[in-house]
Amino acid sequence: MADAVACDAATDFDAVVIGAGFSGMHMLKSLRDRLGLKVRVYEAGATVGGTWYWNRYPGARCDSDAYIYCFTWDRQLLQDWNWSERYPEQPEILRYLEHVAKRHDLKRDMRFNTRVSGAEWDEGARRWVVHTDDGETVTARFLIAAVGSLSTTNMPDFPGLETFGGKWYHTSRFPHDGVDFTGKRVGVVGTGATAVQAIPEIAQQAKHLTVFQRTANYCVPARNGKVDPEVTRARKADYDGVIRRIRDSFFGQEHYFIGKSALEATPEEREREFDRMWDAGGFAFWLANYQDMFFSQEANDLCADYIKRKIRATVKDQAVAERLIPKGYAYGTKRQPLDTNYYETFNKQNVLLVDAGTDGAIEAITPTGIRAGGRDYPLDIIVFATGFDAMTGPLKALNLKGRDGSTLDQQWKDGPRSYLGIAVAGFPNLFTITGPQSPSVLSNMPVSIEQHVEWVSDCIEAMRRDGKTTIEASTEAQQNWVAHVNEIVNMTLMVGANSWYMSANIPGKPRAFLPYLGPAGVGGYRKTCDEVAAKGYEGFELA
Ligand code: NA7
Repeated sequence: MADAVACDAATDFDAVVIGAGFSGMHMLKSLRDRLGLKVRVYEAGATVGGTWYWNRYPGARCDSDAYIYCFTWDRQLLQDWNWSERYPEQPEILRYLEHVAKRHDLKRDMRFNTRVSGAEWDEGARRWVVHTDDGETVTARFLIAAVGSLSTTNMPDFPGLETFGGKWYHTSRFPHDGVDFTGKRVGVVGTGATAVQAIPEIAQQAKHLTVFQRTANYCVPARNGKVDPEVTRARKADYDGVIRRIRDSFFGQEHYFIGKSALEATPEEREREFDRMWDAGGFAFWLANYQDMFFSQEANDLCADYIKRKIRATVKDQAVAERLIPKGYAYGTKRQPLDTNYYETFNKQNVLLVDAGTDGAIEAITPTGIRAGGRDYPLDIIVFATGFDAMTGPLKALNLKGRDGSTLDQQWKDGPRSYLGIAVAGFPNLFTITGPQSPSVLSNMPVSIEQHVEWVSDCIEAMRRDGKTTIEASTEAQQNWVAHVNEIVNMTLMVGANSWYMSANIPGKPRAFLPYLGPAGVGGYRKTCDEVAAKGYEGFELA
């Protein structure tokens, strides 16, 4: 349960922030303690944490190195906090966020177990009117959606689910007291980044595990473990440098492309580089590879072939290895899962892979398990690791009504439309932290979150200084941004994959690229946003 929270009975605020994850916590800190604003945060969970509150499945851990997967605005805490390993597990990250909340007294302005059920812009009062599911209505000059990019669960509509006699769970809503898989026949549906973390853990406990794979993924080793104390000391001594580098970088990580084409390198040189990245673990193979990997199919094939060889060398049964080898899309165009013994898990006697392509797709959930390809797989527990309605899902769920009463659902019926991923035309004084068409999920999230939070805070501060009460993206600026986002991604191989980046995981969701893959990554995007501000918020209408 949350600490006792002493939100006062006020009903009018300078800003309402929705969500108390990394974004909402930082947003509150910045608006309240830097600008002195009156802020209320609403959070559906029982405490802070967002993603790290909800995602408690076995093996849940961050995929970015912890020394940069944290707040950089608390410089003292960067020195004082010690992560136990390279990629800490969910409970440790949640402990960290709880510690930050306590250290900065954030909870006194947060209302937990409360979901924002709707909000509408009141043009006369120039304020947002915000409603919650416990019947409260408050008003605020600014509305800030800090709802996360991957927080609306995708639970596919499998026929027969209601007839299942065992227990079933979605990874993003896992029971807080855990699930005991001992002696059970377990099915995992999905093989995305979540499942790749969970499967080896569940396989260790369960009597038998059946993995239902729709699309094979290219997995690379995480190489989690203790970080050499000397490395940690050096990073702590150079945090200013670290922060500068990740802010200027492409992906918010200390990873840099190899500045040549994969096709220019000799086979020996290429193999050496691939080995180096593979051994480094983490996102190195994905984000520090040859610079044409995301553009040239030929270059990409060389990277993909290396991983395919690794899969064949790791998985003993070659028929299973072939099923685990991705087909039909380019390497790196779906979210990179980091694995710890993922491929090795398929060598275990108690693990069975059911591949939609070769064995048949899931047809139904039955009272006793899952039917796929005409065969019944008996199960006691089903774990759905089927992902999220990414990026647009959490914002649409807020039921926002803009200036003319229109909703994001209506505005985005053909795909997301935003200006800089931070504002939407027709929705004055609404800011979307790591919203669609910003780098967000293609970066180390805390870096992108901090950039947005700082930009929004500066913007509100400037408005206050200049006596402005409303800011709204112009339709023209928004059109140009949408065109720019799509023009860039159309030059890459990303558009060829049926990924959640491309909105392809949700039936009926218009096919559109959700984040922003800028030509200079998060560093370039930061510059663009700063230039917009420096030109008096170019592309926005202020009144
Ligand atoms: P993902 O990456 O969306 O993975 C979901 C998995 O579930 C993926 O393998 C899907 O197959 C599979 N899936 C989804 N719907 C179905 C249906 N209807 N039938 C069978 N299989 C299905 O979600 P994750 O939670 O793993 O990761 C999300 C992000 O969280 C991750 O990228 C990190 O940023 C953190 P598909 O590949 O779509 O064929």
